Amino acid sequence: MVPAGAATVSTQTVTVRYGPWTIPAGTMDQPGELANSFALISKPCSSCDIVGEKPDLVYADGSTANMDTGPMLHHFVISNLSGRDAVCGMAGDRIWASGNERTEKSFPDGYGLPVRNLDRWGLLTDLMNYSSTPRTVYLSITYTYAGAATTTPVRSLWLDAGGCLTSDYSVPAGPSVHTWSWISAVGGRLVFANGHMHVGGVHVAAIDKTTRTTLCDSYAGYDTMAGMRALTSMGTCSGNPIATVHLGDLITVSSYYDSPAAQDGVMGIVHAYLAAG
Ligand SMILES: [Cu+2]
Repeated sequence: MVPAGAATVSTQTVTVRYGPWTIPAGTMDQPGELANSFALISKPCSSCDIVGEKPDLVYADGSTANMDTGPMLHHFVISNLSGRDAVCGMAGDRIWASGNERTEKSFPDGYGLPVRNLDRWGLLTDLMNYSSTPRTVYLSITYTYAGAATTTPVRSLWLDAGGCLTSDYSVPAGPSVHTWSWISAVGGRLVFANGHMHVGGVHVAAIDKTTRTTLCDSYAGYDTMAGMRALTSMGTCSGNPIATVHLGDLITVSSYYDSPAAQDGVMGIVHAYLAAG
């Protein structure tokens, strides 16, 4: 292990394509959906430290597939099935995830998520299609990685306003806030985080109430795509460190929505990465 925040390590990038999936045809009101399909996938490298990850949904020719031509990446989640969730304790460690906002993760210099030889990865995808013809798409992820044990290791911290059983919850029309609390079972330096919400989301904040420190307050950005309001970005937080979290600290995740109508199955997640010690 090198000292935290050491000089930039030498890295490589690789783009991996998962799929294809053919999403059924739909309409603007009733999109076609390929819900929660699961697959075991190979890792981008077998023994390495991943320092960054950038997801996209693409067509066979490599061009971006988005709502303006039908497809929407409702979400994907890649789990290390050999790991354990640091927050909720169950088997499976959710290490990479995004919705249609396709958030790029990039750790501060000197930090990486270790991939071990025996780790097994699984991929959950939920895809939608607003086009009246079926669409065949791939999930394309560009990973940046360094050699094994050349960075200070981070682990995933999935802070979910929905709690531990499911990420989904319901919002009423108008402004609302939904909060989940957790007594931290881990301590360490938080170095990167980003939010995930659905349309109607304003921002999602993880706060260490014990130290009165904001860990990350991630705002949703919007654009119009195919005449619809589309959530196109979520704010990221990065620092060396952003904050130090202690074992036993009270952490809250508050998800703020201002939805034009009541909705089921919304999310408010802060996906963070913590270095030990
Ligand atoms: Cu979601």
